[in-house]
Amino acid sequence: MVAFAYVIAGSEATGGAGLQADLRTFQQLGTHGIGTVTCIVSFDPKADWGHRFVPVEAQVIADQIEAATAAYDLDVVKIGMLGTPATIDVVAEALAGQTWSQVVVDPVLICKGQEPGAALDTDTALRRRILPLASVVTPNLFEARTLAGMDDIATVEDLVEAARRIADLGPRHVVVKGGVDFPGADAVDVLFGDGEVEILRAPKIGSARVGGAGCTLAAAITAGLAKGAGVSEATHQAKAFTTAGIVGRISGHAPFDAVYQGAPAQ
Ligand code: PXL
Repeated sequence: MVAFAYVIAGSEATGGAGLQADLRTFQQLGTHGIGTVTCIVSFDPKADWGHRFVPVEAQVIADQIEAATAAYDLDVVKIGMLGTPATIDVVAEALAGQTWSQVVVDPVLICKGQEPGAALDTDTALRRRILPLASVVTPNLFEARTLAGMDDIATVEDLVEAARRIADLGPRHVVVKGGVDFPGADAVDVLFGDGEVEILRAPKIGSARVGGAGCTLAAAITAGLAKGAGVSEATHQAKAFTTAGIVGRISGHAPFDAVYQGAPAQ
């Protein structure tokens, strides 16, 4: 029986991030992917590739979730970019309509081109409505600073402290991603859950951000959980999958590369 992996996230028009990256990850990892679109992000090549952001109407999001969950017995879901408090409300309400064995939340706060004020509203709504439903949350450094209320995260101890604080907001497991901005030669992630701390390290591959890395990691964790892995095993496999995808990244005419989900794991 095929494992279903479900994602509620935004579309990113170059296909490097968002729902497109999630569905490719699900497919590559042997799960059957189903997606609900929350918003449409179209980079603007005429304006320094800034983000143009259009939310999908709340009722249309509710309709998509209704269709997907009526068609199949889904019990593992990834939540990606929601983008507005209204979207957060409708997704939180729809998720509460059934039980889930795992809810993986990539707490995407804002993308470039959105009003900075929107980040604050989105942060507040995510904290209040989505994080309490999450079993796994995967903040990057910026999101961890915001959600943990820490100005500076510069050491592994800081990553652990941020993860502990974010776990206090509800999620059982927290994966804080150091990424390229975290000091040192390694891409360091901290997995905190059930009182245990695990440090995951891989050498950084260059210093430029690669589009879709965060989406791919959370989607790969989701696929692993859908196939029955535990959170620790799913996170280790997801990091190897994402690292391989960064090594094999795709270049085009945009000023940033995109993770390639078809790269063989090392
Ligand atoms: O990588 C974060 C992200 C997630 N989801 C969508 C995006 C982006 C970044 O551009 O556009 C839809």
